[in-house]
Amino acid sequence: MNGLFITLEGPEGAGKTTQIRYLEHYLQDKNISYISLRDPGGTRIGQQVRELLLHPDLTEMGTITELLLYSASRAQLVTEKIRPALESGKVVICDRYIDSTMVYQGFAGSIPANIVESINQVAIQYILPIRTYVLDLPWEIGEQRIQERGSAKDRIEQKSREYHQRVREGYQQLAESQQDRIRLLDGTLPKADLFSVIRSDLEHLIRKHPFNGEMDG
Ligand code: Z5A
Repeated sequence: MNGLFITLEGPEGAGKTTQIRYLEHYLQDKNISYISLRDPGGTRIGQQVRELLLHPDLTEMGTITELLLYSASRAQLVTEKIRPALESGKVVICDRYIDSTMVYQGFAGSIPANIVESINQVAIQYILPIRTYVLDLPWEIGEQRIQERGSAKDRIEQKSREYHQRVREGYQQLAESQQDRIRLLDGTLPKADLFSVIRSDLEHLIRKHPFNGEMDG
């Protein structure tokens, strides 16, 4: 496949959406063809699964159900959007992907890692990101940012402080164990400073792994 697959990860309020907007502007400026997606979601089916997963009233949902639903949404996203875009040489940016499942349902949700990995593999059909940026920050800061944003909390955001602290720890351990792919970045940096770090890594990555991106210029 000729494209370049990049994912952003991190706890709630880490700044993924903000950094994705910066990335989109950067790619537009460089006339690099890209698509920007979110997981769960990104397809008609995925969007409906997303609504089910995040519905604040469905508090009885168990972690195995979560695992299967997140994976179902992802399988559709890979088939319908990610694989075709990579095959046509685009940059694919995705807000969350398999590492979220490893951390939220696995590490924090206590499903054994080998089970999460097996289901993930079925869903992603061997398509892994070449680079994953994990934005790391203390729970209190993410929580404060969400409160300031003023939006209602979804079902996952409503989980306990301990759960979210496990999420952070899970990301730190994943980053430690997969240093080739995952970059653990300081999510408390000012937005533009954080993007400078991402941009310089991305430029390095593009030089190292030339891809067949369509340059309009
Ligand atoms: N989940 C799961 O359990 N298993 C899975 O397999 C997958 C997901 C794929 C999806 O929610 C939920 O599903 C998620 C994990 C779970 N739940 N949690 N928690 P989502 O995608 O709707 O929400 P999110 O991923 O948590 O995104 P978010 O809360 O919207 O945060 P964000 O995109 O990382 O942050 P942001 O919108 O860019 O920024 C938040 C605010 O902070 C905003 O006002 C910004 O202006 C501000 N901000 C951003 N960056 C900075 C910096 N650097 N400094 C200061 N302020 C900043």
